Amino acid sequence: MARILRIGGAQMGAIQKTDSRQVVARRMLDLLDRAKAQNCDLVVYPELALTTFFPRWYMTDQVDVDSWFEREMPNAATRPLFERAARYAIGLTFGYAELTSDGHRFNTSVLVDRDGRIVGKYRKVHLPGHSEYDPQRAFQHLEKRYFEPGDLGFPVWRTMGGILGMCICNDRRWPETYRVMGLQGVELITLGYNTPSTNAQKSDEGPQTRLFHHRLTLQAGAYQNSTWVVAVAKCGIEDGHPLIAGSIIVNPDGEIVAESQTEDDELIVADCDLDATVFGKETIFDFKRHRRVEHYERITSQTGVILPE
Ligand code: CDV
Repeated sequence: MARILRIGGAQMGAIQKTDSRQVVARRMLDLLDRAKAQNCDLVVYPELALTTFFPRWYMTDQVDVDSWFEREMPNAATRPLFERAARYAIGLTFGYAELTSDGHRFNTSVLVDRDGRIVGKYRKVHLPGHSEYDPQRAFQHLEKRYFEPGDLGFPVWRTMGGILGMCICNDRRWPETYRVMGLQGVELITLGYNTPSTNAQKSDEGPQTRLFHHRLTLQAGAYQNSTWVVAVAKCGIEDGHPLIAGSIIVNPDGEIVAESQTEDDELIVADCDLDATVFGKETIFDFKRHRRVEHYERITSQTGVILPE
């Protein structure tokens, strides 16, 4: 019997600084209702889904910073989402800023099974941007100021009949992200993103180029690891700052099978046959037969470029 997961990619339009968690959670519930109406098995929400993309703001007061973080999950704002999803028997994944009980801050996503239990947690490994105010940039991107790099690696989980993994936004640009999960047999990778429509350091890099890089990396990651990839945007204009949309679901051949059409709250749906990952994993990307790890040592021993003599 085919293992088909009907995925709902719950793209979210802009969230303004003044929007409360409760207001945002109501939008997420509305998207969940739409997913239920379309018989989805799993709903994927964006990175930092509960708030505006706050790392664009330079803050020096830790109380201000911490107001964007969640100390527990689920919490008062998100519990209705967990409860309704469990009632519908729909799995969830979404991102949020996590403040741990021992004072660590991560850009995190959770995977919630169809009973409403958190079965997986991922903390963003590749943090883009900078840690101090940078007057040279058209706008700030202070993820390195507010978050520590994730400390959980790239785990995968057996849940909902398949092998699922997560990453977050900038992680999608790094082939290592997919390969580490590919080496654990991942069949479906979910990720959320907040990608500014222009490059803060290169004024002629606009939304078309950004969408091209976005699709390029997701399609390559899916194909080269024979896995489904579901990428979901927070998009639109947040507090005057535009973010790309372009939420997509990519099959294990690297083809886009669903794509958003708006820059607003929108559900994209695709039936993802997890068995469609098998052919690639057993042939051209049969890692056990074809990988030559004796030549890959630099990948883990070296971070930056070492030029030849
Ligand atoms: N939230 C992100 O990680 N955004 C980055 C931007 C800064 C390029 C991204 O890779 O989309």
